[in-house]
Amino acid sequence: MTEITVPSSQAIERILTLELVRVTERAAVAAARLRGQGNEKAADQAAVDAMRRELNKLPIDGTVVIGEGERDEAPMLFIGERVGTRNGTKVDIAVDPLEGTTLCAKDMPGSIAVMAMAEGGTLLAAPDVYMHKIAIGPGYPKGTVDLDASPEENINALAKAKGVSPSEITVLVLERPRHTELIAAIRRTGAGVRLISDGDVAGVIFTSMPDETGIDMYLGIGAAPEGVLAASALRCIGGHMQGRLILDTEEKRSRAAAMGVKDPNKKYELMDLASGDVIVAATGVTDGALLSGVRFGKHVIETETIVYRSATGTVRRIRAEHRQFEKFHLD
Ligand code: VTB
Repeated sequence: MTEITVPSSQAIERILTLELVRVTERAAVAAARLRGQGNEKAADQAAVDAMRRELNKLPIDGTVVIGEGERDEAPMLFIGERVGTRNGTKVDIAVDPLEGTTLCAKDMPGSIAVMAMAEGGTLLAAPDVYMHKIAIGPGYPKGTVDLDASPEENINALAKAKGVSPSEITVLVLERPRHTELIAAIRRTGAGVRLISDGDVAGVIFTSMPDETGIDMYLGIGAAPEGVLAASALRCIGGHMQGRLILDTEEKRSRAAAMGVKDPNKKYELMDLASGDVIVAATGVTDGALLSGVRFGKHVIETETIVYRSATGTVRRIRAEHRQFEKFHLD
């Protein structure tokens, strides 16, 4: 019988996979308690508190590179905050404790608690600005689509590579006034547009599972931190993505520069957004296409989490039944 061994360089990371699940589970449960209350801030704060509490128990020397904002406006999980017990591997941490705060506040589909952990210094430390993004799933040659090509060119190229007509392509876009022209351009090719109101981390991930989601491409402008989280997941499951920060004011350019962005017009490839070994975990808060939301039973709380690992490309779905309610610090 062959013995399965794990190289020591990967052991910590492998063990930490389940620890990350615990972190997003706690955040999701905390936020889910406030589902449908119409209070985005309270739900977000509950998720942040829970995520931070759990993160600080992990045997890591972590630095938050994607967080709740810069220190002045975000007292917790701010960019640059050190997390973990500090007795472990140096890692970059990207968090979005409640992605889709509005979805949670309105109890609409698709809000998740999500985080990524990567080798130190390998995640793009992106400021909280907008990002132009394009993503497609795995199985296409690099260069099939390009951020600088027109929507028509990209859709035609993808349709050709897929061996279908443009009318069989579906593009996911955030529903925003800024996308009116983009949506019209996509529709002129014959392709369909699926609109989402929030939640483009999952939106980008959907391109990697077109058979389940029916989504072939993600296009448009979303938030940059969400772009890095989505890229981290695509690193694990395959697919192509490019992004460019929108640094349209001097203030944004200097903030980005302070975070290490040298070229404000750089077109980031997937490997620029997340270059090292990375683990991504996401737990459903409300029901959605990617994950079921938290269920509160009388004696059990149920959660569903997906965890991705770039070292092996393994994706695990973990349905958990929690019986010890105290660990969630619910009141
Ligand atoms: C998107 C969406 C997020 O921010 O990234 C969006 O996926 C972009 O910002 O869920 P605007 O809402 O200003 O367009 C969120 O909606 C919230 O972070």
